[in-house]
This record gives sequence, structure tokens and C-alpha cells, in this order.
Amino acid sequence: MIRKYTFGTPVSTDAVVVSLPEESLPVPFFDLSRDGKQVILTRKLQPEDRLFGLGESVRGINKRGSVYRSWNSDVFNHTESTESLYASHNLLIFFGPECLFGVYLDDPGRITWDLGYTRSDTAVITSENGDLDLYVLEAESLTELARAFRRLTGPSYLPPRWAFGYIQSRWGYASEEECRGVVAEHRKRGIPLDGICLDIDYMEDYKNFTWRKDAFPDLKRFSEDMKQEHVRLIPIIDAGIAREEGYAPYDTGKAGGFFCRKEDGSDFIAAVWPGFCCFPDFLREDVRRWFGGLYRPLLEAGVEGFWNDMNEPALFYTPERLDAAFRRAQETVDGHDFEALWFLKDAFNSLPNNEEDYRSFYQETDGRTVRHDLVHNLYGASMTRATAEGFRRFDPDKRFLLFARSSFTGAHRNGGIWMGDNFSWWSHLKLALQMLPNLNLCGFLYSGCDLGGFGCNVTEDLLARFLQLGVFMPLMRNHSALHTRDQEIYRFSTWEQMRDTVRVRYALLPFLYSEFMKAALTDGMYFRPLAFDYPEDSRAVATEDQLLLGEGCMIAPVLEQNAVGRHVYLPEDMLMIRFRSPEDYDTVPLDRGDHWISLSLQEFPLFVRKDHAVLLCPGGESSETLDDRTFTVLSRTDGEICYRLYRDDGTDPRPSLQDHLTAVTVSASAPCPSSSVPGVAISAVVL
Ligand code: MIG
Repeated sequence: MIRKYTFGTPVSTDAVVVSLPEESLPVPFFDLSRDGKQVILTRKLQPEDRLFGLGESVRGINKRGSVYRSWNSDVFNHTESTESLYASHNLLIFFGPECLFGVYLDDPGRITWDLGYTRSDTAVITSENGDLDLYVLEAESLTELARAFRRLTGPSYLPPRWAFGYIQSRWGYASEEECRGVVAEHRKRGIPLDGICLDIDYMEDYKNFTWRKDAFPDLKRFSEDMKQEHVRLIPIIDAGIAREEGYAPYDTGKAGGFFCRKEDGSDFIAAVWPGFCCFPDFLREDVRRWFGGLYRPLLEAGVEGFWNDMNEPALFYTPERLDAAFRRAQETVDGHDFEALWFLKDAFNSLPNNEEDYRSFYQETDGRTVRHDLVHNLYGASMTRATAEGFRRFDPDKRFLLFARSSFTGAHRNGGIWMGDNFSWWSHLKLALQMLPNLNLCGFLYSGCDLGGFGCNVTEDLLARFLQLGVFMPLMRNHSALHTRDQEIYRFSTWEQMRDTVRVRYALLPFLYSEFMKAALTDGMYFRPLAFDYPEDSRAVATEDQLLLGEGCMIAPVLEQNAVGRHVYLPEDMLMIRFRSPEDYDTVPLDRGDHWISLSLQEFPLFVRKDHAVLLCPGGESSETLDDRTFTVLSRTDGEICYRLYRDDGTDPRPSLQDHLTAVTVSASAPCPSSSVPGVAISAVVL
């Protein structure tokens, strides 16, 4: 059951796809109060209540005990205490012995989630602007609640199948030559690869929709050559449009009046990578149509995937604020006021992403002019929408890859997301694991973090462990920042082991794709907290470092440096597959309960519930050259099991689930059980 309450005059956010009648107050489960225009929801928490949701945010799977803010921000260098990341996913589920309900705030402005921070027994949710649609969701189970939310907000985005391959990326690949070299090195060494990202280096002076003719002379030929090798180019596009006459996107945008404006009617200007930029008002349909059309030359050159960046929108500084900082510096020097020097640094530190700047320009929606900060959290999502709409117009019969940095609910129908600028830290490996289930809950199934970490220098063992988690992430991308240590697998002494980890991904690819598509097409979750399937098991409910994957699997990666294994809690009897490579793995039946699993640096486990199966194919160097008809089926069963394998052409944007399922049946007593372990069936299947 979903109930809707409206406060003030909310703008259309495109988050919700069904229209519900408005209920009258009171709102169930909460005490409602007002403070000025703020809408405040308060709820007492019982000791055992857990809170799931908030999608992209720091800390644990259970969000209780901390404070979060919905305010999309470019937060390079985020840590455990960072209150906002790049996205706002305003769904929170309350789950406890006496409660099971969710609340969704369809509100693109700032929200504070004080979840047992000020008072450990109280959750307080504050909408600062007070213009919102509030939805209260109830269902029989956590899984059904997640499904209800998806029904409310629409189905998850479907990427093309090749997007489940390994993608290599780096800020700093400065030429076609260099990119070709990176691809060649992967192929030469047998490291599977499906894509290479082009970062802002490919553009001319960092201007969107251009490319440097000196370093990337012929993008079409480059893209075609790469496709021959089953590798796709994935260029980046930023939100800002360089303010430069004679540059077509600026000229057409200016002529159309498509940029966000200040109170005096002039275009809002701020510096980002290309220098001073204007910012398209993506909330307008005509602006989205224009912007989506700008991708066309790249699409015509054969590009099938993009990543959209800097769309919080990130602002380095406005000209006014920079001038003011310099004036202040001059005054400090002229006045020989050395005490003032201490405050000077604040003037410069507060230049980027300044909140006052977000209050200084306007957007148009629903026939109204709205100050940007009131709709701030929609900016990235509406850019994603413009891009996806452009793709659909270009070719409605094809899936394109798109993942973005900033997002809001609704963007989950149009693209995936990456988790932004993480660091090469062990804590950020854990952060990625903990973010995945909450992203899935909020509809973002296609997601992943920068494997190896974006900022600072990775260590060899950290990259190995990142890749082992990455094997299971829908978006499996190695990415790192300019001037950090080279992070391609082949740069490291143990590259062969890491290559084998990626080869396991490819052996699992048809199976993981099947699990992903089944989840997406049934409004389900690809990654889930253990609480979703074992709500009565207090140990499972409290588990923060293991995830359920698809219908029948669980992952438990190593998250610490120099670890030689880890503890794993099994909520039921399972089969452990301990991988070293697609050809070299152990199958160990383990009973419900606690286990210490030894895991050398090259080993990582996958657990399979009884009477479920994992399918391994022979693998290959790309997703297109895989054999997805010959499988080894691994399962723990005493009888017969049937796995429904989803297969399609990988590009159909509207596939029907039923048309693409093949039954794979194996039995413990089949003619070819090659396993010597009782109860473990390993069968060869040819479809
Ligand atoms: O200000 O394009 O998160 O992935 O490599 C940094 C350069 C801009 C931020 C993205 C990152 C990307 C980088 N970008």
C-alpha cells in the first residue's frame, strides 16, 4: 500500500510514474511538525529498529546512528563523516520487530536525515523547503517494499550486455595512440576487456562534444577499429557548456535561451574544466531535446556508451566570488593585516560549490521560474534524462550504456551511476560494498565504484581485492585520477592473478547477466542486504559485510589489508566456491553458522544456497566472444534443480522475461556428476 501526502507546491521531479490520490493528514508512523516552511517528520526508534535506504551515502548498510543530508555535491575526498555525496535518493525503510514501512520524499531540495544522531532513539527527517510529495509505503516484506517503491518510480535502466564486461579507464589517457596501447596490452596478456573510457583529455580544451584533432584525429575510425576488437569507446560528457562564441553548442544554446539565468536575466556563469561555462536548464523539455541532440555526431561515429560527469552541478568558482577573494587578498596585503591572513584561506576554500552560488540562478519548470537551490538535487538526473532521451530518438531499438555521477530518483530508469571519486583506501572498498544494496533498493541496479580507487596511489593487494568485489558489480570499471600511480592490471607483478580474477567475471558473465536481467525485469534487487531474505535471523539482519546476489548467491569479499581470510556467517547451508581462476576453484559445502574461510590474495569466495545453482561458461576475451551455451553448473542439492537462465541479444530495449528463459536442469544423480563431494553436483550442460 502506498499513500501520498502533499505539502506546499512541489515541482514535477519525474521521480514517480504513477499518480495517486492525495490523502489527508495525519501521516501514519510519524509525528508531523512545521517550523516556518520546513516539514519535519519525527519517529521514535526501538532499540532493534534498522534503517535501510538513502542509496548513495556513506557509512553502513543500516543508516542508523548518523546524520545525512540530501544535497548533491562534488565531494572529492569524502570520508566517513561526509554528510552528502553526489546523489539524493530519498527513500528510507524502517524495519524492526514492530515496524516495516518506507518513506519516500519526492523533494529535490535539501533534506536532513537525523537518524538517531541527535538522540539515539529518534529519527528526524526535515525537508527544508517544505514543498514535497511524501509517500508512505507498506508491504508484507522488505523485498515487497522494495518492489512497491519500484512500481511507484518505474523500472530500472537496462544497459547493453557488453556493459557487463571489464572496462578500463583513467583520467590522463591523452591520445588515441595511448588508448590503443592500453587495449593492446590487455589483449596481448589475455586480460578480458569490453570498453575503454575517454576522460576529458579527449576533448579540445575540455569542451563537450569536441575532440582534439591532434591526439584523436578520427574518432569514427578509432571507434570502428576498437569494435573489431570487441572494445567500445566510452567518452565522458560534463554538464557545463563553455562560454565561447563560435563554439556551436554555446551558440545554439545561447540562441535558444537554454542556459540557467540569474535574477537580472543574464546567464549564470561559473568556471569548470573548460573555463567559464553556462549551465543548460535541463528541467525544460526544449533544452533536453537540444542537449540530447548534441550527442548525435558521437553516436554517428559509432559510440554506444557515455559517462556524464560534473552534474551536481560542480562549480569551481563564479567570477564574482573569485574577484571578491582577490580583493580581500589585496586588502590584507595593503593593510599589513596578518591576522586577516588566517581568514583569507576561507575566502579561497569556499570558492567551489558555494551554496550562495546555487541560490543565485534560476530554472524553469511547470511554467514557473524556480530558484536553483529549491530543485538542486534534480540537476544530474535531468541531464541523464536529456541524454537518454537523445539516445532513444537516435535509435529507439537499441540499449546504450550511460552512467552518471549525480542522480536523483527517476534517473534509475535512464542510466546507471558510479559512486564518484573514491580513494585507494580499504575503507572505500567496504564503503562500495555497503552502498550497493542501498543503491539497488533505490532502483539503481547498474552501478559500481572506481575499482582500485580514484584518488591517491593504489597498492597491489588493494587493487586485487577491489577487483574481487568488482567481479560481481554490474559496472566493473578500473578508474583512477590524473597523476596517481598507473592502475592497469598489467602494471603489477601479480598481474596474472588479477587477470584470472577478471577471467572469472567473464566465466560468470552469462550467469550474472541473467541474475541482473531477472532482477531488473521483475522490479527486484540484484544486491540485497541479508535482512531481506532472513528477516527472522538476528545475525543475518545485522550483517554489514556480506551481500545477497540474485536469487541464490551470497558474496563476502575480503576487505582488509594483509588478511589471509575472513569470518563469514551463513544464514543457511550453502556451497562455497573459492575461486582462483575459472578453471581452478574449490567447492566446499558449509553448514549454516559461523565459519572462518581462508583466502589467499588470489582467492575469493562465492556462496550458493542449497538447491540453487551457479553457471560457469568457458569465458573469453570479450563479452561478445563468450560461449554462452556450454556451462559447468555448480550446485548443492540432493535431488534435482532447475535454473532459469536468461539470455537475449543484449541490445533489445524492451525484452520480455518469459521469451528469454531457458531451463537448465541438473540432478545430483545425473549421468555426469563429476563431483566427488557428497551433495555437490557439478554437471556439464550444453544448451
Ligand atoms: O574535477 O574528468 O568523478 O571520474 O576522472 C574532476 C575528470 C572531474 C571527476 C570524475 C572523475 C573524472 C574527473 N572528474
